[in-house]
Amino acid sequence: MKSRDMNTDWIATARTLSEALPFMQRYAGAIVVVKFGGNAMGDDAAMAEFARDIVLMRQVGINPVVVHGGGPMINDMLTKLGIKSEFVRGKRVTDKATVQVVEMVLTGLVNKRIVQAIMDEGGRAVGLSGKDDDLMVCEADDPELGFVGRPVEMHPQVLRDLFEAGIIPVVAPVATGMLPNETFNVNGDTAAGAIAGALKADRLLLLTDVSGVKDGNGEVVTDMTPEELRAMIDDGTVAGGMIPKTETALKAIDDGVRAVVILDGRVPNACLLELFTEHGAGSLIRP
Ligand code: X2W
Repeated sequence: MKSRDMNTDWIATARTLSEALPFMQRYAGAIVVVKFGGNAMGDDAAMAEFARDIVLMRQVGINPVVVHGGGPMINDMLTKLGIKSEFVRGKRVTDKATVQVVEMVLTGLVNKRIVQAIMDEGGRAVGLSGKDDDLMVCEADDPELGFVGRPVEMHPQVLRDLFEAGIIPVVAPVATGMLPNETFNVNGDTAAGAIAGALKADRLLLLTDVSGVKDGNGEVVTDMTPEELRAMIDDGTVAGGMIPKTETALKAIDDGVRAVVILDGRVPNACLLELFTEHGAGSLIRP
């Protein structure tokens, strides 16, 4: 005979679910773009957990879009092939040989690993790059960087078609150009911001490996306006690797994204913590 164990853990689980109801109602039908960087990807267990959060979002009526990076995976392949690579102002100098490796690694290995992880958790995912259906069309960002793209024209209808079909789009930051047969390597944050802007997304979640935007005392600022963030960039409080992320956040809000969150993707269930709890996670930027 089995007896029912009213263990406190089960009670806490039920309460957590119950408390999530108003958040689920708030986000029903919302578009949430999630940037999943190479440094946030971690091992297979972390990948599975990320995929589970994305599938849960879809299950409760959110339309998630995953835009991924894969810088460390590109580095590994370039090293194996004996191709040297350097970064200028946070972007990879990309010649003809490098752009081929970037496209292979991002649209092949990394994109399909994420698609597979979502499928394994019972979701439906389709992988695409900025080239598919001309989703993201770029121009050269800076002659010094070679084939690094700056998005100039977006065609997000394919993403809406996938939402309609109940499919989670997983986008690799590789794009087409204005000329025939051009390929551009796009910074993952830049691509996620452009896609969120084109969709006028409700949320852009930038998953990184730091806990958020920090003030002068090293404390994470949990809530700020674009003007407050701009002031922190101008006075040097925001520095280094956080600059491209915060610039992406400000541009996305200019383009009509309702709010951007910069959060630590290594925290377990980071996306759920942000969307479905009172606590939230990381730094929220909204007008
Ligand atoms: C990046 C694209 C991948 C990326 C690169 O080549 O590494 C540029 O720098 P993470 O993992 O998000 O850093 N592109 C132009 O952004 O990956």
